[in-house]
Amino acid sequence: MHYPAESKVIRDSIEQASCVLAVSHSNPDADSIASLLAFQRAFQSESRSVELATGSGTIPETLDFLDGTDEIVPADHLRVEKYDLVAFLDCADEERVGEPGSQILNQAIDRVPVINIDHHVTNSRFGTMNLIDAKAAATCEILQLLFEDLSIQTDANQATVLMSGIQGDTLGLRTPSTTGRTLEVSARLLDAGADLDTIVDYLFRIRPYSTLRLWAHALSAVEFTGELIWTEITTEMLDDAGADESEAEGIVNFLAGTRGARAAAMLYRKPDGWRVSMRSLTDDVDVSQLTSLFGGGGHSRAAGCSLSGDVSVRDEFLHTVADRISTGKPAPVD
Ligand SMILES: [Mn+2]
Repeated sequence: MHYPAESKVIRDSIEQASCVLAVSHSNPDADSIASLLAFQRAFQSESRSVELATGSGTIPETLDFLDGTDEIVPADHLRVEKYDLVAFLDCADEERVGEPGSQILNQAIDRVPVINIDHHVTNSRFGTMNLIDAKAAATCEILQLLFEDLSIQTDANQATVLMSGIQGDTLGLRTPSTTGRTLEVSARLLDAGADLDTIVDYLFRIRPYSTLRLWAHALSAVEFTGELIWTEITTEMLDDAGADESEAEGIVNFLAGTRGARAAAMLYRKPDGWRVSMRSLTDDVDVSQLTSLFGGGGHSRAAGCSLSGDVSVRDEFLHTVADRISTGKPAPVD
């Protein structure tokens, strides 16, 4: 057994439920969407429905190849009274589930079991049942281990779904969060029939022209503040490229590999401020600590936060972060 205590509690509560809702975090990525689909496939039965919702935001088009994504609805207009169990998958905390998602959480928490399955080290254990494994590279890695504990078979379709989540969060098994266990779970999913070739094509190779145009805008706006490399996605850039915000997701990883940068930040312009996504490539720059200064969190090498206010708030963020990561060496020449 991988999670002896948690697996039993989760099984018992799901067995007693007949109408289940599973919710992803806002601006869902491959791991959160794949977690929803895998959870539904594992626990839906003739006597139990499992409905799926995103905390907020749209589902990336790159995930269209997964069956069932078209049945995932936004959490906005759901009647929470209908459900006798709610699960949050891949959600680090109450903020990460988005405004509609947090309303669902608030309405559910005193009434029905709330299962929280996640791999973020900063998880706030907001559920009534929490299966948190910060050693897992993806929530899909945890789910496969949970299914093994519960003797739930993983068929080829389910293996493709779970592998998509692991590939997405590890950028193709390339992040430092990738462990021997991640590879072992991936091997079992491959043996079960996961279609790795298709996953890699859709997640990492095939992209629309609008994405190229958005990247061109974002990369031409790149700046250094000290040893922090950053750029911004504005509404004008999105409109001109005909792109949506999710198409910018890989840029911050790309920036982090720039020589002379000790951390990278992508700032998404919002009506009242910015959503910030940060990455670092070095162990001595912990971006979850940096973003926690601004009310955010995440992993040591990938984290995010929100800024509200005008350009002075943005600049204060940039300079505060640049000061914190400074090695004392001269900053690269602009
Ligand atoms: Mn994840």
